[in-house]
Amino acid sequence: MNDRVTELAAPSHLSGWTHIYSGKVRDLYAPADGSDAHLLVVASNRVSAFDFALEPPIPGKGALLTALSNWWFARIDVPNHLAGDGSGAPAVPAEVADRAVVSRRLEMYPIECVVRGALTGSGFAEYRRTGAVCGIELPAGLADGDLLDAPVYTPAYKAPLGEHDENITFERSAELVGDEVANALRDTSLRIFTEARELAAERGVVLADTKFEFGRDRVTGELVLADEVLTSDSSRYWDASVYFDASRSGADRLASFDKQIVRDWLAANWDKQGTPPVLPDEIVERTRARYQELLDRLTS
Ligand code: Q0Z
Repeated sequence: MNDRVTELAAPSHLSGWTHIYSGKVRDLYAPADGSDAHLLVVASNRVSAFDFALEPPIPGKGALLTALSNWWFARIDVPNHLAGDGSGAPAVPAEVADRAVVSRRLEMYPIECVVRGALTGSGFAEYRRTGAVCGIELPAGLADGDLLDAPVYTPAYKAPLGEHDENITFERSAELVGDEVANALRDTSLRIFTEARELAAERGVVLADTKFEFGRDRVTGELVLADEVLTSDSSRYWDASVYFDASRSGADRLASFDKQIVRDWLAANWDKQGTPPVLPDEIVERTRARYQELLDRLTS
């Protein structure tokens, strides 16, 4: 168990809801009346880098990412977990109105449905070791951040709280959830990614990779897109004008659209030992503006 999880700021008290779980940057609540039909997913203003939740929070971040996720949900032609108005679902509490959604509570599949349109991060690390990612052989000679000819589906097994997820083969995913669901997870993920990547490209943004999570509706059995979708916390977005700038070399192209300011400042001001330093106001404000810019570019 990752002891950093215990260092997180306490989530808010929300009347009518019981806090049940916190990730690094989001909090999950269940109805206080014990009903198990819904969940409240709250996006905090916390920002994480180098595996730490940092101080202070970024004002507006939770609302900007919630708006981005909701915008994508509305454009994706797949049933999603959002509980619509008039569905009999409880309301979002006023204190978190702009950064939370009420969702139907699903039986989640234990698979992170990762799609990569570029090879970087854990995918590049595995490729460098083995020449393949999740059992998919790739051409020799790819560099960190190179675009792939066709996006690849590289599932990961959702590790218990605090541990890192483990890349698995498609065949292993089928052992975990059955052939039919494994096929649906792959095909649906690739379809959503391909459409989203095209839209992002038209707006000067490279969608390098993303992670979807799906569940099963406990009544109808249908496959439902859950969690957050295509936010910069669940995806890598790069600025196309930076990525395709021929004068930039290697890793310089791969600046995270939103978090690079934080990463660069930490790299210059912290030896990566112990607790990271508190972010200065200027870094907080520039990071907030970057989240705003990503939302504006994609949605307007
Ligand atoms: C999502 C997560 C966290 C936010 C469980 N509709 C759903 N039904 C059942 N389970 C989930 C959902 Cl969204 C579910 N997560 C990930 C953790 C904050 C989301 F702390 N876990």
